[in-house]
Amino acid sequence: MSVTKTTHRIDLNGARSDVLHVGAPNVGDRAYFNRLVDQIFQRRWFTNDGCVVKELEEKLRSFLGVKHCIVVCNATVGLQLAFHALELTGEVILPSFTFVATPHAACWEGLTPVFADVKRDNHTICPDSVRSLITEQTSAIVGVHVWGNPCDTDAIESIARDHGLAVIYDAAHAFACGDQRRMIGNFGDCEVFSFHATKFFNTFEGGAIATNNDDLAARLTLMKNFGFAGMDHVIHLGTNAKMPEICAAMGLSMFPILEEIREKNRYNHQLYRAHLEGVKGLRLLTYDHLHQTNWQYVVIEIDEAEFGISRDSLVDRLHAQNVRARRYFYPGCHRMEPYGSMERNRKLDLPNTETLCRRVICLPTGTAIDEVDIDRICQIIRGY
Ligand code: T4K
Repeated sequence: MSVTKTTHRIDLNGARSDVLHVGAPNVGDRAYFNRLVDQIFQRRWFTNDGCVVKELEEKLRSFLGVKHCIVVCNATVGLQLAFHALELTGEVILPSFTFVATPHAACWEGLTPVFADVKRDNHTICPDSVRSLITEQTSAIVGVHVWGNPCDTDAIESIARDHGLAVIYDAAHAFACGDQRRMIGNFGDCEVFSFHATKFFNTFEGGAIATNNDDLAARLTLMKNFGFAGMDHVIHLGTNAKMPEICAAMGLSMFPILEEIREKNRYNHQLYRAHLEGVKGLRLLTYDHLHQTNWQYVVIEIDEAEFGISRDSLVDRLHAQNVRARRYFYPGCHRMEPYGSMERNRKLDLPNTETLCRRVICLPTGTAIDEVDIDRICQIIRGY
């Protein structure tokens, strides 16, 4: 296949290393970041909803086309706040094929995560599986837009309407993604983004909760700052989920080069596709061309019988050559503690999840790698 060459102006910032990591951070416009940091020092205002956080929230709102976007210290705490603000009780249905932060956030809020299977094609939560798990105790469905692939939002929201359930999306992977109609950030009751260093858009650590619900936004805003409605005036249970100014500055400095990072990711993806085309027993996950994506994840599935060696042997081979490929998400949350010991999870039947946990590898991409690196990684995969 042919690969469209793009011109990149992205500054690697001396980030070259012999070790190639999945999740090596993208760096924003450093000169702009430094200017913002100087201003933060001049103002001596470091946190507590300063003007940089406010500006970031405004930018995010307008970028996502959403009414409210509340920035927080990370997505895990963002999910906890969302579950708490929506007054969830009992059981929440979520996929096992996700980062363990998703069930942990629910468990931390005293909820029981009930693990659903995922779809074989794009790895998002399977609506039929969700339907089969609903009980009297269910209060919400938590979809995960894994790898930036939008969940089947129509089906999930229709199930939720039928059963009076809340819908929250873990959009940790899905900043700047969307379906044919809307950007992610506009679905369900709310959506929670991660701005961790390893994500497409990063603030070192951070996250944001996007919602079009005014009441929910007001509650979340109170809750992230101890419930303060003004000086000495606490009107709600709260916690400390604030994002510091310096993290918000990093976020603002990502915007000027966001489209270049997206383009670099797309280019990398095309290169991988070209190099790995025709490799037996290897499937590169593609993105739906009708959807907007950030191309942040290069995900392959290894079918041991056809490929010749197991996924784990291939990971070992890559690691031995300093390519830190990752087995996201192995072994599946339902096999991790405290979930693995729970009686209901011992007999779980999640066939697609089991297959993916056995087969998936994430490969390095982003602005920290180039064509030579991708060529080398693909040669290792091909066994040269
Ligand atoms: N929901 C989902 C679906 C998620 O994937 C995540 C997080 C969350 C919720 C929770 O979001 P946050 O609360 O974090 O905002 C990493 C990240 O720490 C985690 O944020 C991410 N998902 C997860 C998929 O990956 P680990 O345990 O794999 O991290 P670690 O330290 O092994 O780093 C990952 C790779 O990135 C390594 O190969 C090294 C590289 N790296 C990492 C950092 C921090 C760098 O090159 N530079 C760096 O600064 O969890």
